[in-house]
Amino acid sequence: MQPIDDSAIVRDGNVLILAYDHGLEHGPADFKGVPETADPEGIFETATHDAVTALAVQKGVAEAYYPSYSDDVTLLMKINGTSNLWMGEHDSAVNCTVDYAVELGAEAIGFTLYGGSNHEVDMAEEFRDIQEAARDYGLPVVMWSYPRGQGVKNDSKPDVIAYAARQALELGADVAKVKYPGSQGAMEDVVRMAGPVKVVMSGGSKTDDLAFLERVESVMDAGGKGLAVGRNVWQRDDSEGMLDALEQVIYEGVPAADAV
Ligand code: FBP
Repeated sequence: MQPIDDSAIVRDGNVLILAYDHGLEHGPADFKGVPETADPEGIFETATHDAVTALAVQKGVAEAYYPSYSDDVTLLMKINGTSNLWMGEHDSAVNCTVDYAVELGAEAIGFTLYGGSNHEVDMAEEFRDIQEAARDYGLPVVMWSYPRGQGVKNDSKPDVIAYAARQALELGADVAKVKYPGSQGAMEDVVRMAGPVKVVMSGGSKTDDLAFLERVESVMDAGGKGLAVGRNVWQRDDSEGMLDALEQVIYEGVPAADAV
């Protein structure tokens, strides 16, 4: 754990990562309802909103688009990722080195760990190398901590999500991105397990505006430090309006019902 409050991905102690690695993780299905979201350019534009502290993308998208946005967007390089076409036990290929991420302008590193997968040991060892390389550059490390695979019967159980947050602390992440555990009380437990690691909620599939903002409010009230969100922002007709509302809930403590 290193202090990251002065890093580019943190604003007033909190974090709002715009995630856009879906083209790899989910494929074209996520872009179908709103076809223009297949074009990364529009998402980079969205990421220039003041509420967004970092944009998470894979290497290829960063290579192609980040040079035009390096002054206005903070790049979080998602360093591993796998397509939905892969049908084996949960695993994630390391697609980029930390050195190359830095060369491309990354100011933070993202890594998915599938705790409970038969590949957990290999993934944890990959994480060790990546975390230590990131430390050499002083870059924050965000763990997408997603228990999945043969060891996990129910990945939305509060205890499993609390364990995911704890894994992030134990292995040396600075931010733990976890699923919402179902209630504010359960989220408080998740935050407790993470110690000084900043816990952020993973956005999930698109939901009703108010319901989504209320969930974010409950994460903040539980001591969470923000959000890493994709579809609940860029699948909306008014992404900017949603980011305006999230800005109020995350950084200004405005209740969801007022911000919506
Ligand atoms: P969403 O807010 O759209 O859920 O994005 C967050 C994210 O973690 C992405 O970074 C990633 O591509 C996706 O969710 C993974 O989703 P899944 O839970 O289906 O693996």
